[in-house]
Amino acid sequence: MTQDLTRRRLLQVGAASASALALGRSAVPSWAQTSPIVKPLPPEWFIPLSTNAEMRWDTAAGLPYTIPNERFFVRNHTSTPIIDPRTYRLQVFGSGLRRPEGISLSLRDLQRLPSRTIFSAIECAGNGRSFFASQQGTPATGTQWKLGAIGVARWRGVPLRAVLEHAGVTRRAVDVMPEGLDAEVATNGHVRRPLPIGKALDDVLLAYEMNGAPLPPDHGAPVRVVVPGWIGIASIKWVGRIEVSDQPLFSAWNTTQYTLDGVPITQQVVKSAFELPFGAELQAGRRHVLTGRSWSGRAPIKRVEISTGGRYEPAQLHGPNLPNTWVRWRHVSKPRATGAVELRARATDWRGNTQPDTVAFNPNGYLFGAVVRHPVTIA
Ligand SMILES: Nc1nc2c(c(=O)[nH]1)N[C@H]1C(S)=C(S)[C@@H](COP(=O)(O)O)O[C@H]1N2
Ligand SMILES: [Mo]
Repeated sequence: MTQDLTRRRLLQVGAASASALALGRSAVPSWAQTSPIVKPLPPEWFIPLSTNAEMRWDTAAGLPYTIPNERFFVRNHTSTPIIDPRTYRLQVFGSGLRRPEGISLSLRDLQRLPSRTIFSAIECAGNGRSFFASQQGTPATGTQWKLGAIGVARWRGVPLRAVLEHAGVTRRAVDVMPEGLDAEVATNGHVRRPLPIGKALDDVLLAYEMNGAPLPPDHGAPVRVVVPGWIGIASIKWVGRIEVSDQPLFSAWNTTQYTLDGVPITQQVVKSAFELPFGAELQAGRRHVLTGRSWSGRAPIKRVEISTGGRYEPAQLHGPNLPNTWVRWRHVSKPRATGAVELRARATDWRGNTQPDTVAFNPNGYLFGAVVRHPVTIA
């Protein structure tokens, strides 16, 4: 941590003195900023969690289908690096290429390849982790996210497939491992995680735009990987190297972390969230429009059911419902009895995956897909 911050300060001092020279005045001391995240994190939008920031669902009700860049959650293993897009290079190399020494591409090179635009969620494997403790009584280690370690954006970039073909990928390739340019994580080295060649050649994007703007620093500028439907760690930010191998590849992120029973986690599970504060007060006898979103990494959402204490009733889905993203819903409720109530939202996707009442514990608290009990008071 100390090392990251030192490195970060050095990068920023460099940038600040350059701009101070350009402007002919002294810049704000760059070392005053010690946050591992560059963008502002107003408390009404975010819950700070160490090097990460969770999106607050209770202030998300007015947001569009895609989460604006300034509101998107951030998950950093260390801290956001500032990378000069003019000197940025992407190295693609390895035994799975016709010429293993590979190729080096600039941002312009990538932007000259045919682009593609997709909608995709990024969701941390640990999203909902805190509910292992609060709902099931067994705390899991790791960042204690509620449900805000997810966002949906419109990404533009070049399909990884096009870059791999350009680099001369062969039929012997089995794994493709993108690696980040952010600081090394203790003894594990740079953040990196292999993708099986099948997924790498399918729908993976090397994105340089997020919601129509150049990728922001915190979300991987100048280029990040977007792996639709898979846990967030697959979507490597600040990608600088991609190894293409004819042998299986390993890193800490597919062996000691982000596995269940030793198997690397890939797809996300079904989840739902209300756009309402925990502990909200609803007035008895009044009509309330409960809103929220549900999502699954496996298929679009087919059905969402809401319980306000009694039996489940169908919610009304509205707006886009694209694969690998989410769907918005609303449900009108007129609570009568006063007192403490637990709201529940339970979604089912088109493959029949549904949210159970409880999920099996795992020590790192991955894939908490159980129905979240959302406490409110009827007054
Ligand atoms: N290089 C790099 N890539 C990374 C990470 C990181 O720390 N370094 N964090 C991963 C994790 S765990 C998640 S959940 C997503 C979060 O993406 P976001 O910060 O844009 O929301 O990025 C992934 N890619
Ligand atoms: Mo994550």
